[in-house]
Amino acid sequence: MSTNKVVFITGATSGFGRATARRFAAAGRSLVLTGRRLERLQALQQELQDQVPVHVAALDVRDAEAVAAVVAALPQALRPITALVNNAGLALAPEPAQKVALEDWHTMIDTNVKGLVNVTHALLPQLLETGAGASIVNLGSVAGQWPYPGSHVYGASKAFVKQFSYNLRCDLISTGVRVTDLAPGMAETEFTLVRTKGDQAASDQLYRGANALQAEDIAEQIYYIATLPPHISINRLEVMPTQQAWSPFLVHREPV
Ligand code: NDP
Ligand code: 8X3
Repeated sequence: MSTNKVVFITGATSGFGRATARRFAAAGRSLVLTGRRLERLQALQQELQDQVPVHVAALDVRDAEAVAAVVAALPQALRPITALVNNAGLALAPEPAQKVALEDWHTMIDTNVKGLVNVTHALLPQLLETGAGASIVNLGSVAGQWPYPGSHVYGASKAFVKQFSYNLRCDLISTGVRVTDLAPGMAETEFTLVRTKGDQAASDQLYRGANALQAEDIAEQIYYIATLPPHISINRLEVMPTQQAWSPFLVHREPV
């Protein structure tokens, strides 16, 4: 078992990923930070590199070859990964399914499902080498458990994350590697800006007065999950703002 603790984060350019990088840096963990926007990664590296070693790599998780190349090119000192935070992801098109472009569905599947699988597959050898105490924290969502209008492929992609996490647990049972489906509810990040393709007013409106979760709240959960004693595995953790809960079943009534 390695004593050098390295955390690999996808989608570190914003929201949960960036806050998680800051949380682990504060605890002295070495960091591998990835995302597509290199300038944001470099700014974060600049911010954190006085605290801990930080390696950044521009990476689109949808590109399996690029994922493998980034992993192959990791500096030797950062190869023993102790935590993988599979965070890169997005929702698109909050409209009803019948109004959504197929391309948007494909983008969510390619990112949230195939991207997460690409990164997991590439890093499993290093995680297995670390063994006891290693963690994979997958960002699922309440949308992977509970249906709601406009969730269509997004929620389905997060249901995949949940079941993939559970199934990984079964296969990794003897390895010491833990797997968690961390399922947040409403959290105020750039998530809604992306989902609405840049509609800042819609994003502001969604979060107004809701006392939504903040990126730092989720970063704290990720840190907690990944730093528990090695014999404890959180299989799934669902976290909502106190001011969010479920709604009644939908009923469509014919005019009478
Ligand atoms: P943000 O939009 O703030 O951050 C998303 C991150 O994902 C960005 O760093 C972005 O980086 C990265 N990303 C998106 N597509 C790709 C890609 N193809 N390759 C690599 N990186 C990518 O949203 P959040 O921080 O809120 O979301 C993080 C995760 O949490 C997502 O998986 C989301 O589904 C999940 N989640 C969010 C909730 C919320 O309410 N905010 C609630 C539940 C779950 P870049 O664009 O630079 O590549
Ligand atoms: C994001 C949370 O409530 O928009 O996964 O589905 S929600």
